[in-house]
This record gives sequence, C-alpha cells and structure tokens, in this order.
Amino acid sequence: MSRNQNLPVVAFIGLGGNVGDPIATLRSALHRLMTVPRSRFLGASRFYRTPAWGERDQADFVNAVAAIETALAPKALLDELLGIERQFGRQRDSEAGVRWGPRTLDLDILLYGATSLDTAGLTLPHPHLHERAFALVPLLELVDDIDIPGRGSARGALTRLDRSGIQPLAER
Ligand code: A4P
Ligand code: MG
Repeated sequence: MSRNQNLPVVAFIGLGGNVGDPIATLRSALHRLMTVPRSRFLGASRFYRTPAWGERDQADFVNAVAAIETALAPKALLDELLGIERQFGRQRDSEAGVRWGPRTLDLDILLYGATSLDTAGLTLPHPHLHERAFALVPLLELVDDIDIPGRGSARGALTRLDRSGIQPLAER
C-alpha cells in the first residue's frame, strides 16, 4: 500500500505575512485552506502580531497556525500551499532577495503527523519550528502539547524562547 493513500494525517500549517494588509491576506488564505483537496479544515488559532524573527529590520508580522486533516502526501500538500502563496501575490523573485525577509504570505508545513523528512524541497518538521515563538504560541493554542519529532515537546521548546512582543489581535 502506498503511503497516505487511505490514512489521513493531521498537519499544522503556519501562516505569516508583513507586506500589504496581512490580516486580510491571512483571513483569505484561511478560506483557501478550507478548500484544499482531500483535506478537512480542523481549525485555526487567533492572529498574532509578532516582531520579525531572523532579519529583524523589517515590519512586524501577523502569524497564525491552522490544522487540517489531509490525505495528501507531504509534497502534494506543499504544492497546494505554494499555489495559495502565488494566488495571494507572493513574488518569490523580488521578495526572496532577503533570507527571512518581508513577504505577502508565507505558508509553511510546521508538522505533518509525526513524519520526519529531509528532501531538497521539503523538510519536516519545519526546521525552525522549535526556535520560533511566533509559530509555537499559535500552535499551542490548538493543542495542549505536541511532539516535534527530533526536538521534544513543543511546550518545552517554547519555555526556552523569548515570547515577549507576541500579542494576540482582536480581529481574525
Ligand atoms: N520548504 C522546505 N521545508 C518546508 C516546509 N516544512 N514548509 C521549502 C514549507 N516550505 C518548506 O521557502 C523556501 C522553500 O522552502 C519553499 O519553496 C519550500 O520548497 P520560503 O518561504 O521562501 O523561505 P525562505 O524565506 O527562503 O527561508 P525560510 O527559512 O524557509 O523562511 P521561513 O521559514 O518561511 O521564514 N518573523 C516573524 N515574526 N514571523 C514570520 O512569519 N517568517 C520568516 C520567513 C522570517 N521571519 C519571520 C517570519
Ligand atoms: Mg515558507
């Protein structure tokens, strides 16, 4: 039996943006996530305003996390997400000039069940999840705790990070 033919997996998707109107963009992106083929939308966190991580000299981000149950294989799910990023005007050529730089919409697969994967186009879990409070805070709104394969508990990872400046927004 080939993988994921029958067994749906819960995947957590990180959403982020800091160009244009990120709240409106994330809201529309969540609606698009509800229509991903062979998948069921389970829910989403609140939206958070977060200080830029990595390349810090840029506007604050808006971040959220969504959970879906999916029968898509990891690469097929990533292709769907890249399609949604394109639909919302992400210009990879101009925006990708700076690593960790500004972007209209960034969709990352944070976790795909308990899968670990390291290929050229896709790494699971997301290689920076355990060191990013802007992803862990909304993730831990959706689950009490969860294992990050190879990195231990998500709640444990968050206790080691600075979460100051991460503020939930009233709107979603
Ligand atoms: N890719 C590999 N693994 C994955 C995965 N698990 N999920 C590949 C999604 N994509 C994955 O992505 C480049 C390629 O990574 C994708 O085409 C896919 O094949 P990218 O989004 O252009 O990434 P990048 O800018 O080159 O670097 P990086 O580290 O992937 O950026 P990130 O992780 O997306 O981070 N600060 C705050 N507060 N909030 C943010 O949302 N985001 C970033 C960007 C930096 N600082 C931030 C935030
Ligand atoms: Mg990305």
